[in-house]
Amino acid sequence: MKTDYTLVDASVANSIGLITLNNPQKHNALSRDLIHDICAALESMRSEEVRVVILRAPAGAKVFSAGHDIRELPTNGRDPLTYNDPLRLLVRTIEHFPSPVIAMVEGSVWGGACELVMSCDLIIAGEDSTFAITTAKLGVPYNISGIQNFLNTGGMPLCKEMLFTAQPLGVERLLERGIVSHAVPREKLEAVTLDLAGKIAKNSPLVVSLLKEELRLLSISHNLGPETFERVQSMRRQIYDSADYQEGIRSFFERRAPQFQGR
Ligand code: YXS
Repeated sequence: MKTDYTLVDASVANSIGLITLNNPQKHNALSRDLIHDICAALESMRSEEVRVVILRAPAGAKVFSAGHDIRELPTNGRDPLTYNDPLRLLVRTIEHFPSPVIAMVEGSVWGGACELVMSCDLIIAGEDSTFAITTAKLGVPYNISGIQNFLNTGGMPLCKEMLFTAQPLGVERLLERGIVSHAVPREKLEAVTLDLAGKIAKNSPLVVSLLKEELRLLSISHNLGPETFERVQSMRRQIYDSADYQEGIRSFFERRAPQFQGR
């Protein structure tokens, strides 16, 4: 398989693919280039018919991923999170990947990286890991399919708490909701994840793949009418055209708390 990526490391052993996000200087922010490498590694693993993929950060990471690359969020009045945004592409690639993808989380997970790990089929996390969905802190109007993903994974009350507060939650909160399957000491993380992956890899890959697709279809089987969808899009547009959107992004780079005016 292809192994020479710039921002990830990738390997396959015993039908288990391992993809390690590897841009620690930028806390594995989900830039176009990093996402391109993850998708290319997944494509290569798909052609090798791997039975499980593990997505991880380097051992000992303080930050699993800092989320969407904020430098790549447009500030010129364009929708920041459209259908073809790299994050959306990555989420769809994982959802449609024929085998299970396990997120092995060490450290903190931010913004769009929460959606990334929640779009994986299982999450195994270090017991000191944290999760924050920062859209309301950055002033970014999150897109509707992404919100649906959070809701499907987290359930309404937890989803609202994470979205409205934008504060990091300890893994125990996600464990009690079943979003995270296991929270274990960091030194056991790899062994627990490989054990689970090994069990999946021994089962019928055809059935596992069918189950994954059946569960995906069942989880998206509520329809929004076109008019409702367009209304939400116009609400989102008012936000990415607002002064608060500019303020949220500017405050990150100026390393200060945002001052939102509600317009
Ligand atoms: O100053 P240099 O060039 O060294 O770069 C710094 C940061 O600017 C950069 N960096 C990022 N660049 C682009 N996008 C990011 N998301 C991002 N995060 C970090 O990495 C270098 C080191 O970061 P620094 O100095 O802040 O490290 P730290 O150890 O003091 O703090 C680590 C974090 C993770 C607490 C801090 O970097 C942070 O708060 N990052 C942003 C977390 C976040 O809010 N992510 C959400 C991104 S937006 C998103 O995902 C969705 C669109 S949404 O917001 O709607 O959910």
